[in-house]
Formats: sequence, structure tokens, C-alpha cells
Amino acid sequence: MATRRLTMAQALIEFLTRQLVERDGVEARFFAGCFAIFGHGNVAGIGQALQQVDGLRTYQSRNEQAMVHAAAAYARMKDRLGAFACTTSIGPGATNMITAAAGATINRLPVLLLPGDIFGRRNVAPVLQQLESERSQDVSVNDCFRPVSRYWDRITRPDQIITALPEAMRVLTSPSETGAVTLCLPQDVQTEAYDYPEELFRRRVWRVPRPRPEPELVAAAAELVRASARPLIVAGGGVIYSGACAALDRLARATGIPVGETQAGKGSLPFDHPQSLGAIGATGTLAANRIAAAADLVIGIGTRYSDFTTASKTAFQNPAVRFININVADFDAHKHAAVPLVADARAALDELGAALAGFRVAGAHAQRVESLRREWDAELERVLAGAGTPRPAQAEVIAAVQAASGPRDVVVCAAGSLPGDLHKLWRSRDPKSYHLEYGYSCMGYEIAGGLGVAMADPSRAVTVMVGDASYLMMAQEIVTAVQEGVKMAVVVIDNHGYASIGSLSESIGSGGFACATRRRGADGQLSGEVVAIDFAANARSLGAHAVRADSRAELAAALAEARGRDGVSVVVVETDTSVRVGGYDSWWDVPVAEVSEMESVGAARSAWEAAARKERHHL
Ligand SMILES: Cc1ncc(C[n+]2csc(CCOP(=O)(O)OP(=O)(O)O)c2C)c(N)n1
Ligand SMILES: [Mg+2]
Repeated sequence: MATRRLTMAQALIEFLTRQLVERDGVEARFFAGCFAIFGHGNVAGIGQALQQVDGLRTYQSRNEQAMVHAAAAYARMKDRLGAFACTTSIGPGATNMITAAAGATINRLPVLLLPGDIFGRRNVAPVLQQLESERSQDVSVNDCFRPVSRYWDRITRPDQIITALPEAMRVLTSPSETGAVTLCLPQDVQTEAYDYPEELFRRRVWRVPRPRPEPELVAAAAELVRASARPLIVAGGGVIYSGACAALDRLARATGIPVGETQAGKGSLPFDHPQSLGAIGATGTLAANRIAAAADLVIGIGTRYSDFTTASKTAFQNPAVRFININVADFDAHKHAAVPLVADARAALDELGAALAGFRVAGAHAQRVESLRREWDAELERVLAGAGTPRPAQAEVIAAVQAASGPRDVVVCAAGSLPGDLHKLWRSRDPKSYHLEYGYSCMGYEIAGGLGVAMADPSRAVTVMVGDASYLMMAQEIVTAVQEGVKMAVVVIDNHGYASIGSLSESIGSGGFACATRRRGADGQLSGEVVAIDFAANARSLGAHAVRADSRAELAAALAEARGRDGVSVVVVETDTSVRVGGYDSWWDVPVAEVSEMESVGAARSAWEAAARKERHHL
């Protein structure tokens, strides 16, 4: 048997350069590179291996969490057909990745995490940053990755990667199983040599399948659709990952079944498609939510049915509502006691479409869809126009960013009050143009995610929309973008604090307690002056071009200028929070204190109890 003597780290990195994916006959390299922050736990092992390898570029980052966000955003932009590896030191460098690992797994996005780990050889323990246990020597902080990883392994002998790496690849390239894959790499084992079989390094092509649904279940589903009076499609992220948007367009047009979109599924249809109802659920449009309330059949495609999509299980109020779920993951396909079409979205839509030949929704349903679409469009125009306040409302900033964006440009966001507003208000014209991380809604994803999106598709202009508090949590990847010559615009919405949670706090009777960025006041509360933060100066200090926009005209000019500039352009805009985008026949379950000393909380609790009565099980 031919062998090659390599360190474990060299063999691992060499293996990554030989992995390809193939879908629909198109082959591509799977790993675009490796994000790295070096410490004693990886510099001599993986670091040395990255330095000598051909064909896998090393990218720096400023924070391990951020690099995993960037990697996840990259994978999402590539429809999961491309990914990054991420290498860190042991201890805090490693655990910094856990938050973003959870985000990747929840959003079903492939990232390969290579945290350093404590020595396999134990004679020098406890090593720097080691968590000791009196009960076992086989415990390290990296065990915290287990629940957030779809595959987790610790490599305590160099030959173990021979069996671990193919498992890692199987999971990373599986549409139903993908997420964070973590290989914990003890610092000493990374540097140990072994005679690896030459065939470990052969070129491997991982085929991404398009599993077809069971024909009997397609027939059963078609029968349900034909018998339905008010069917509705819920399009989730799986529609986009599968490249099923054209198939969805055909089915929706042919049958007239309207389509509501989740955060991950937004852009499945262009906003002006005759069957598009726009956003659905807690942050949905009035058109989608009214159709959902009366639907007698819901066809979920590539959706996890998060509480935002189901309005905490209150969205579907028709007592007779049934579900058909098209999902590549068995787990999601079976939700809500659905007819489970466990299949690739595109394959299943084609087959269901064929089985529905000649079917058209009843005229009354089509008319309702049409009139609600018109009603929503008028409401949308009203909201986007703002209320003439001295400073623009957030909706007006969204309208300005939209006006400055081309159809293929990408808007990136994750947390705060922006996601709900964008979900309702953004008019998607391309399936990859709306990039909202709303599975984990992780503050700090925005700028790092924008970097990953821009790296994945430099042909599109990227605009990150980020709240002031999310910016403060994680803005440092501006430096990485500058380092890599990445072009990206960042719009910082300054409303002086955690405004979304401030509104939520008001709605649960707590009046916005400790949610604004204010100095401690005479009353002992955070009720004093606003803490003035110069976000533009901050961004400039990191290497960005940055301006403040103090009027609507300045905002439009700054956005136009950003479009024409290379590098990172930051636009800071202070908004008027008195004008908010409301909800439309929707709800989100945030339980309120059952007992309290505050009357306002008691009132909120009663309202919550009444609303929660609408929650259903869908058994
Ligand atoms: C890492 C993280 N911490 C906490 C939260 C909870 N949270 C959601 S939105 C929000 C406030 C975000 O503030 P900002 O980015 O300024 O947006 P705004 O709410 O003002 O629109 C918080 C704290 C979160 N989603 N992510
Ligand atoms: Mg804010």
C-alpha cells in the first residue's frame, strides 16, 4: 500500500483540497478556504499545514465567532455547494465559535470547525486554558460543541482522521443532515506524523442528490390539493437551496395556489409574481396572514415551521386545515401531521405539478388572493413613505436602500427590529437577494455575514443593514473586508439601543426597562442622557469610508456614493422610533409574568392569556 508520511494536520488539510461536490452534473471544489486565528493550539499543527499546502487559501478574521458567521453566510450564498473550514486555538479561541456553530446548525448550513484541543498526551496537563475535571481526563471545553454540531469528533490519534474525514464530508454535503461539523484537534496530535494511505488523498466527488418523493404520497398529496378550497404554499429556505424557484413559479402559476415566504424562503418568487403574498407569519403581510388564517390546506416547502412562520401556532385557524410538507429532511416533512413528501424540493414540485395537471384553485380563492395583494401593496406604499417626521423612520431607510439597490444586489441582516420590517417591506426580485439570518437571529452576524456573502458572489453588491447595538457587538470584520479588498456597504441604524426589545418590553408591561443606551440617571435607572456614539468615526478607524446621513437627501446621496465606491462604505443614520411598522393579523408568543407588582404587567398578562388561546397543535 502506497503511503505518505504527513502530520495529522497536513493530512487533514491536504484531504480538504481534494473534495468536490456535484449536483445536476456541475462539479465544484467544496472548500473555498480556511478562516484562521492562530494560537498555541493550532499554529504549529494546522497553521504549519495551511502554510505549506497548495490550493487552500488562509483568511484571517478578528473573532472566531465572526469567522464562522462569515463561513455560514458563504455556504448559504452558494446554496450549500461550497463551504469554509475554520481553525482556532484551544480554549477561548475554540469556544468563541460555539455561538455561530449553533447558528450554522440551526440554519442547516455547512461549516467545518477545527478547534484545537488539549493534549492527547496527558503528561503536561493541565495545559494553558484547560478545563480540568476531577471525574474524567476526557473532558475539555470542546465538549460544548456536541449539541450544536451535526457531527462531532475528537482526534486523539493521527490515524483517526482516516475514518473521521469521510464522515465529516458525508454530513457537510448532505442536504438533510448538514450543519456545523466539529473535529476537535488536540494540539500535540496535530503535529504527529503517520504513514497515511495514498488513497485518502484521491479526488473525491460528493454527489448532492435530489431524492424523489414516494409516488403513492404524491398521489395522496395531489388528491388533497384537488379537494381543497383555500390552499396555500409556505416557501422556506429549502426552495432556494434546492434551486426550486422556477419549479415553484410554474406550479403556482399553473394552479393559482398563493405563496407566502418565510425569512429564509423570501425571494423564492419575485415580489410582483401574481401568486406572491410576500412574508408570512409573525412578521408577515396582511395578504399572507389572512390567506393563512382561512387556509384549509398548507403546502410547506423546505420550511422548519419556526414560531415566526406559524405565528406561534396561531397562523392557521381553519379547524379543518391539513398539511403537505415537501422536505428533504424526514424530521421537517413530518411536522404538523402532514402528508410527508420526503424529497428534494425541485423534484417534488415537478412531480406534484404533473399530478395536478388541469387543477386550478376556485375562482373565489383566486379573487381573494388578488384583492388582498392589491390591499397589501397600497399599505406597503403607505408604510414606505413614512410619516414626515424630522428624521426618517426605519421603513424609509429600508425604502432608500431598496431604491439604491439593483435586482441582484443582496441585503444582509440578522437581528433587532430590522428583520421584521425587512421581511414585510423588502421587495425581492432575485432568490439570492434577501439574506436574513433568522434561524438563530444572532446579533453580530450582519457584518461578518456580509463579508461571507460578498466573498461568495463578488458580482453582486452587498448592503448590510445593522442596528446600533448589533454593530457594537461585532463590527470588527470590517477589518477583514478591508484586508481582502471586499466591497460592501453597511447601513447602521442608530436608534440608541436595543429598540426591538424595548418595544417588546413595552408590550409585556415593562415600559422598555434597560433597553436604551442611556447614562444612569438620578432615579438610579438607565434614564439619563443618550450615550452618544460616533459610529462613523468607529467604522473609519477600522478602515472603512464612513459618513453620517442626517436627512433623507443625505441618506440617498450616501447610498448612491457607497454603490460607486470600492471597499467598505458605512452609512450611519439616526432614525425616528415613534413611527413603527405594525403587525398584520399576527402574533408571537412571549409569555408574560403570571404574577407581578406592576399593574401594566398584569394587563399584558391578560392580553397574552387571551391571545395564547388561539394556539393550535396540528395533530
Ligand atoms: C447575540 C444576541 N444577543 C441578544 C439577542 C436578543 N436581541 C434581539 S434583538 C436585540 C436588540 C438589537 O438591537 P439593535 O441591533 O440596535 O437593533 P434594534 O432592536 O434597535 O432595531 C437583542 C438584544 C440576540 N438576538 N442576539
Ligand atoms: Mg438599536
